[in-house]
Amino acid sequence: DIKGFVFDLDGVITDTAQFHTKAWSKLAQQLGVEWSDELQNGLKGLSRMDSLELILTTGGKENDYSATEKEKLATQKNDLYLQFVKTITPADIFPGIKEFLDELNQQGYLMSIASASKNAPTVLSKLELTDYFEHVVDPNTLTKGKPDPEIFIKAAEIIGLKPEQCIGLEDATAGISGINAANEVSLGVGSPAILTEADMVFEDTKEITLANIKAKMNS
Ligand code: B16
Ligand code: MG
Repeated sequence: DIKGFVFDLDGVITDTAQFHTKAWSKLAQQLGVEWSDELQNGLKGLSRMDSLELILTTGGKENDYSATEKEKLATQKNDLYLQFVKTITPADIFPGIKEFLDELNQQGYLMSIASASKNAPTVLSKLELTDYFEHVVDPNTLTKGKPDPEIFIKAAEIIGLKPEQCIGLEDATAGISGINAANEVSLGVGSPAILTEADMVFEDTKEITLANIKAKMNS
C-alpha cells in the first residue's frame, strides 16, 4: 500500500525550472554553446556541476576549463538563479499543489522532498511550504545525482518507508528514471511524449488528486 509521497521541487511544486533554464541558457550563450530543447530537457534534475558538464560536453568544450574555472561558472549561474528566486511568492505554487498537499496531510500520508537543488530550502521558504516538508533530502549527502535512485531511496528512508510504499513525483526524465530504479511508483508532471517511462503522467498539476492517482493506478 502507498503510504508516502516523494516530491521533486523544481518543475513539480513551482516553476523554478524556468529560472534554471534562463540562467543556464545565458551561461551557455556566454560560453558559445548552442541551446536546444534537447539540452534543456537533459539538464532538468541534474546537479549544478553535472549540468555544467553537460553544457560543456554538448559544446565540445569539456576540456577547456579548469576545476576552479568551472566552480566560478557554476557560481555565476547560481547567483543569477538566486536573483530570480528572490521574486518567488506563494502565488507561484503550481495550481492545485497546495490543495493536494492538504489532502495528503488530512489523509495521513507522509511526504518528503527529493530535490537535487541546494536551494530547495530557500525556495520552500519563499513559497511558505516549509511546514509541509519537515523531511528534505540534503543533496550534499548524495554520492550520485539523478538519474541514480539514491535521492529517492533516501527520501523514502527519512519518512520511515520502503520505496515500494512511495509515489515519486517528477518533471524530469532523469528523475523518472531514478524513481523507477528506486522501485517507487513514478508520477510524471509534464508531457507524456517526453515522460514516456513514467507509470502515470499528469500534464496539468490541477489534476493531481488522490482520486485521480488511484484511478490511474487501477487502470
Ligand atoms: P542548484 P529538482 C534540480 O532541482 C533542477 O531541476 C536542476 O535544473 C538544477 O540544476 C538542480 O536542481 C540543482 O540546483 O543549482 O540549485 O543546487 O528538479 O531536483 O528539484
Ligand atoms: Mg524537477
